[in-house]
Amino acid sequence: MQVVKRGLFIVFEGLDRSGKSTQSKMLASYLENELQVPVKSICFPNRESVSGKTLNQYLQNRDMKYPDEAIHLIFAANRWEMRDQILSDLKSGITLICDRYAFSGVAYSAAKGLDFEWCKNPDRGLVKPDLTFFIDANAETIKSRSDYGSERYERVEFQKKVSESYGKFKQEAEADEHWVTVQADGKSIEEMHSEILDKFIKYRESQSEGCDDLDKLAGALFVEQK
Ligand code: ADP
Ligand code: DGP
Repeated sequence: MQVVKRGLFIVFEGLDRSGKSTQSKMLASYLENELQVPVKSICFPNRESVSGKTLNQYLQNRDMKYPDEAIHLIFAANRWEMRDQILSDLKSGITLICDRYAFSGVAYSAAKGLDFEWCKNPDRGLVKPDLTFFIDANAETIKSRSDYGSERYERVEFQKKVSESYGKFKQEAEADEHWVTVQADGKSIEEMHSEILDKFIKYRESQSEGCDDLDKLAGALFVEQK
């Protein structure tokens, strides 16, 4: 009987226009075409679901008034809606490449002044990613990129605060093999891709004896390991 090896759950995080979608697509395409790994690309917020339609309206309309705490919970609900699908895909051997996840939830709401630890609460117990690539780009550098400024959060001053919140994850994750910071400034798209690929392949090889049991990751996001 052939045993299906589970897929890996790979997340990309970073500021708006830092290059997440570009790098997620490049990694997905490499895995699929060069390594013949079954891959699915997903992103948060998922703007198609019931909660996602509200989030889309909120992001596109800066004048829409809504309490920061309430929108925070809706972003988290948007991720919970996908939890079972994520687990089922990973179990069936599909590697997921995910553009944003719960770290965005905390970083963006904390940037508005909400308490960092409080912000983690609604996402506690989601599936923990195998690897999170944090694209560390300078908020000033990326403001000239295409389409910048079209949505609610795309303002340099706010993005600088988001960057500070992500900085806390960077500190918490020091020496954590599940978090990889990729410096973006001064690097071309191709240079970043090869750095990410290199880190991905090393991680995959380090897990060749069998990656973390899915049960171990299933409810582990933001939950203290005993
Ligand atoms: P995000 O998904 O983080 O919002 P994108 O991947 O859509 O960002 O990239 C935003 C823009 O910046 C795109 O036009 C993309 O081609 C460009 N871009 C991405 N990475 C780089 C880079 N390293 N150097 C210069 N431009 C980049
Ligand atoms: P994107 O589709 O990646 O451009 O993301 C849309 C915007 O939503 C972007 O400015 C980041 C923000 N965002 C993503 N996830 C969350 C979240 O969970 N909470 C908050 N407050 N903002 C988020």
